[in-house]
Amino acid sequence: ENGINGWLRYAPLSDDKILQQGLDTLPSVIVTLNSTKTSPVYTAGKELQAGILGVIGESLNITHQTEPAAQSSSILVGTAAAYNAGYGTVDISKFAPDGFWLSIQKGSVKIVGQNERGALYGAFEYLSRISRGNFSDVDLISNPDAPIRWVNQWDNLDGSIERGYAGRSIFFWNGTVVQDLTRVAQYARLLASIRINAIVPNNVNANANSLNNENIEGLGRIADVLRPYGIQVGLSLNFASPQLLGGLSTFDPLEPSVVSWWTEKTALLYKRIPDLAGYLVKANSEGQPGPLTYNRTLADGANLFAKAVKPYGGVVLFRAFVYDHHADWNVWTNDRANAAVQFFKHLDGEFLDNIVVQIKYGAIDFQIREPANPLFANIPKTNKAIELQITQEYLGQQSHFVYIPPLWKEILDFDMRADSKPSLVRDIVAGRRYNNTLGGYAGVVNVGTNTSWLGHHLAMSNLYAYGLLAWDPTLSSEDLLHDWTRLTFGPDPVVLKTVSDISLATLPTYENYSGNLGIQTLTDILYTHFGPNPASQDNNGWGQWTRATATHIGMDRTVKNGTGNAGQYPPEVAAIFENIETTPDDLLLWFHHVPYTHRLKSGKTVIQHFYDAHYEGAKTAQTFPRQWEALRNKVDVERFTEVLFRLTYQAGHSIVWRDSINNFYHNLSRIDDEHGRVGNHPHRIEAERLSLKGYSLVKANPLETASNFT
Ligand code: BDP
Repeated sequence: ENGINGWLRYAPLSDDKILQQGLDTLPSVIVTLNSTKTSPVYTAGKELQAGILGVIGESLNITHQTEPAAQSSSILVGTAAAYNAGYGTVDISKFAPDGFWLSIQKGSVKIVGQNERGALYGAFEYLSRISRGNFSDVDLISNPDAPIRWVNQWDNLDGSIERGYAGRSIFFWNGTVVQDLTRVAQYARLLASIRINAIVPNNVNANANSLNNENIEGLGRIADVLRPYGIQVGLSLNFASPQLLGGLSTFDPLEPSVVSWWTEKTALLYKRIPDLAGYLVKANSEGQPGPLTYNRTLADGANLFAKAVKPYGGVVLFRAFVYDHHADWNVWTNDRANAAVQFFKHLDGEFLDNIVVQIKYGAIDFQIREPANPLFANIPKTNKAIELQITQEYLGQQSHFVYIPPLWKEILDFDMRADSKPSLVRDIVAGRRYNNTLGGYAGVVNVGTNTSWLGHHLAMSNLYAYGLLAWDPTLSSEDLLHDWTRLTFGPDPVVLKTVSDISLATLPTYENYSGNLGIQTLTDILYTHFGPNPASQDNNGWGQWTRATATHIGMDRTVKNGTGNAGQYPPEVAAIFENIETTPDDLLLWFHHVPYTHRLKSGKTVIQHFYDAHYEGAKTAQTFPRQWEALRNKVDVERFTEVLFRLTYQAGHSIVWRDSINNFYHNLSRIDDEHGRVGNHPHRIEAERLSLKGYSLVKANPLETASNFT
């Protein structure tokens, strides 16, 4: 068990009674209504065969029938069109694109998709049920909440992965696409089972060489491997490609030679990949080129690509993560959190209808706590997708485990109250709230060659939940976790309870020992985004600031005295964040600059809350490896040991976090911990008391980071 099959292990049922139920209700044959090998329906047949063999131990034949026959005891899988052509009648009007119907009636199973990939989703749903020992009859139609259910990989052509923590790229190596795409097929299988319909394999910080002929062919090979799983490929673009790769003197989006360059490239791509999903574009952000270079608008830039892919039915995911990292930003008057609305609001209505603006869940950058991005409520006429991160860039990078869905759900369930009407973020991105034609979800995953995919076996629950939440955001974090655990580690109630107890504690625990009250994660901001470094959170050009002084902390984002960010929300929500009394404690420092002695609604001061939260968080993290120990001999040795190693690391590093953050703010504020813990470590040997050969003492910089402030 090295993790390679993720939640699709098809482990044999261990309970004889349940196995007998499976045998009693098992159909005798699998009938697929498409025999073309590249068809997802064909894949569904193979997957059903493998799954049933694994779970129940029976090998069923597959027939690709074209003539209706007696199917009382079959698993029939196909599209609605094929099914209605002689096998039965299903009401097509009940389907959304990619939807499916699953009917299990005493040994007769029908899996009918609105399209081919819908049929595959239905097959995976059936397999998930039997893998969990559920053989009950069912008759359900399942439709996706939104059409865009993509994953992004931030893989570079040289095989490295930006913010990837599980080895090298499964897609690229040495400037081009790898020869052996076995891992890509395995990834596609996992993604299809959670109903993802497109992958963008290359980094948003895109290399223009992704569009050279060799790489177009390589992308074509990736597309060929993904197609049987109903997954389309998309491509991240470098805006300056006409110049960097094409040798033009400009990349001005309105320049006719630039337009033709993109039109021709797009034609070449679609010739090799007729079902290319489209493009993903990061422009004018963090040093990337874009239309603003030529005083053109972001809409001019996006529309250029939208027109190019339109004849082929392609879409453009245009990222709203646009800001300029200035060294000269004024920490008191500038606010990066305002950037997206400033850049996009006035362009609402100017984006063509095959463009979807891809918006990070918060206005800064995947922090442990952010309010929902105000842009969701500022561009009603524009299609929108939410960008979530499965890779734990700011959340411990899979050396710590954080089960993230409760954070996503909080954002998705947030009500923007636009025009004083219910305006949940999930209804906005589904397109329902503003009647947009497209919308949905993009998840930054960054799997790598490690057999655990993400570097930590438990982190795979995040990927599992991401896909299914993009399908149905009303699913509960707890139920998703339960199903994932059951599939990944089996039915033992002790395993189920332990994984659930640990996982559900991780998010509040990580928040406790990292950044509290909406101050951001407090990681090193300069590049690594790992480990505590509160001193890096001001004086940087990235605009991720805490504005911590000797007496005060927090960003004043009010309209009255601050950066005005609270005013970017619709009035009812703006009023809540504008007022310190109504701002929830956990977002207090996101919106307000307060003395360390400010009293929270809990009655504690801000500084005491910091101290207590850090002790509490590190204390809980110490329980993770101990809880996991209970699973020795209940989980296979390989995965047991690897998870134990990482949880032990997390427990240790949580203490580093606790003491770094507490010491820093203790030194800065000179306010003592009411319980006398901070700065008081009688058993610790301080570095300045050591004398080591070959080492010399240097002053900590800034001094507040030194544990004794000396
Ligand atoms: C930041 C990452 C950086 C990405 C950027 C983005 O640190 O590596 O390129 O986001 O999303 O969080 O474009």
